[in-house]
Amino acid sequence: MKTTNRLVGAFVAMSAMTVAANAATVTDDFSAASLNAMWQVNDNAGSYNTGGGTSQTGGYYLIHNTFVEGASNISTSMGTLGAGDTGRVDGIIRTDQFNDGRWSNQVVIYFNNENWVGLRLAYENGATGFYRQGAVNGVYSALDGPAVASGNVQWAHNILGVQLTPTNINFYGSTIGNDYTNETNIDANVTLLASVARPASFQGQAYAILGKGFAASNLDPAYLNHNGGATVGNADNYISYARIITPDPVPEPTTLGLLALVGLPLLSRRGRRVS
Ligand SMILES: [Ca+2]
Repeated sequence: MKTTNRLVGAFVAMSAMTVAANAATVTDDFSAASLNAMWQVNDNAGSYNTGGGTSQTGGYYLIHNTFVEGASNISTSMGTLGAGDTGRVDGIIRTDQFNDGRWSNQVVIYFNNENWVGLRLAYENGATGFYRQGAVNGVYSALDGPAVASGNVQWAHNILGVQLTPTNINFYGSTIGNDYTNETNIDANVTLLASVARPASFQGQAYAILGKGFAASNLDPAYLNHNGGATVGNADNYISYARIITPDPVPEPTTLGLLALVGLPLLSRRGRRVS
């Protein structure tokens, strides 16, 4: 009995450390017949021109015929991120839309409408390239711009990423001018483009968001699903690949016994891939 207890105790300690020390990676190449159930769709009827909407076909998620200030995106949970926890979201995305400004297609790490950071595809008057934006405690200018890479991003799939380290927000991107429609190797095709200090408010329940959206001053609805109201410029946006890296949730003390029983299956499920 003593031996058994020691073994269980050792296994609990090992499991907790492994879970805390390793990240879970989830990828989606959007090749399935319909959007995977891990995603929540955030949009509103006012975002689309006649015939507009979303679909998944040909290896991408299509946001069809959206107005320039229409919100339409997908989100999924990254779990609870502590102040020292890392997290990263990368996407391979394309815009055919001109002048959608802050609503342009982007990849985001989101806590709430007052605290989020994204890297977006800008194709508008005077701004073409990868631009960062976001809010810190509701201050929307806090993370906006400048461009972290410049060039015409229209019509091609580009790779964009945002990463939280314990101290910084890192922005990653591919080479503007190349097309990455069917790429699945993020790390081989991006470089670190910029890094800024991580705000203290960037902790708690986090979500990955890909697609169009912005949180305006009225702060609702959630998930950047605010319709800016400019019913012009309908065009298409694409999401062709997503990668989310997030730490496994740190077990509550009361669940440590359960973890000992289910620890091995949990560990073997690391690195989920959906299609
Ligand atoms: Ca794809």
